[in-house]
Amino acid sequence: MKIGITCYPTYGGSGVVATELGKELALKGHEVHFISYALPFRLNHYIENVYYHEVETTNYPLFEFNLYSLALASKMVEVATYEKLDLLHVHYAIPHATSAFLAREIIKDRMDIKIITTLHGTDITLVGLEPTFLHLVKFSIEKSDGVTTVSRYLKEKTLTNYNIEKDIEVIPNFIDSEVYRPGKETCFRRRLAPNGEKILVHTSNFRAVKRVTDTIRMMKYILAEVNAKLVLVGDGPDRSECERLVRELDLTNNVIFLGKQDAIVDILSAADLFLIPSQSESFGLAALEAMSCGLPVISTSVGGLPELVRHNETGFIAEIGDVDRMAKYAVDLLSNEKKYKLFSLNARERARTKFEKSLIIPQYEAYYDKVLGR
Ligand code: GMT
Repeated sequence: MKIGITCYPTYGGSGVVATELGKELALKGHEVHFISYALPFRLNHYIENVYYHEVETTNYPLFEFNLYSLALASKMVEVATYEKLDLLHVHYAIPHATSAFLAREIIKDRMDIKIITTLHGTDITLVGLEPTFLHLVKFSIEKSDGVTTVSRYLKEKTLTNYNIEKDIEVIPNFIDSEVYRPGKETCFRRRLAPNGEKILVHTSNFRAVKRVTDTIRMMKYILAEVNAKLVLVGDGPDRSECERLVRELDLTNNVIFLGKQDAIVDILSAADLFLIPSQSESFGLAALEAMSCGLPVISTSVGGLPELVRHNETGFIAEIGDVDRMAKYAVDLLSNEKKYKLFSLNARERARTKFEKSLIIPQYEAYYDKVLGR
């Protein structure tokens, strides 16, 4: 197949899923054309069958605002026509699904291209619901030839929030468990926890929806029972507030801000426990990456997280904002070696047997075939 993929190319779960999917499809012999405004950050080495087409926007003085959605539609037309694409697979509805609709309309008299839209989360649960975008998102979903969501929860939300009657395929996030694997005794661990402290990790874009401050509040309780360090990876709007809270709670020796990092596997595989206290999470790719490295996960009960984390088996689930309970769960695991080992094995096993890339990529291929009527 000849597949065009559009995604957000910088940090963010949807971009990661789109890029890893494209790479895997190319390795299986499909021709994959990424169409975006920058090279996706995970496309950092040459892969046969992968091509990249950059969307350029014009800074004409009359256009006070950047016309990216239109420039993207134009580039989609160009790539679809000259590369003879079978389908455009767009990740994150806004504005990608709308640009793809426009592109398909422009070329419909000379070629039949199918659009598949994968919904990832905040495009449906947050931004998409704003009055500015609601009608556009509903329209673009209804006009897509195929729609997938990353969890059953997000499928339900899409159907009810936008009053849509359409077949939606659930295809979860996936992992390469050969890359994301356990390996505790690293120099990273010795550096961060020189006195044998337990290491808790949280990775995110530090937006309000991630409730990063809850991970810091948890530390106050945890430190009364267990010698531990909290490693915070990532950056975003809430970082300053988090740093202020760490100083206020007198936790500067126990909370480490690493900022944005590429070496996520090195960090995760050196750690003991992953925290994801989100207010909303359609799947939780960060938690899956941690589980694959053998980390039990403590999460909230929101969105698609209960479809990933098994309560009392691969980790624990608590209500949003229930910092005390999450901290108790953390202490329970970190102070009981036998239980910890079992949960760690369970977490890795669940990631490997349910979300391994070799199980999920064929689901996308089968769905492409279905939409293309093959
Ligand atoms: O909102 C974000 O955190 C980024 C967003 C994205 O689309 O880049 O992540 C979403 O997509 C990921 C990949 O499918 C999911 O694993 C995340 O759960 C989801 N984030 C939210 O729903 C908040």
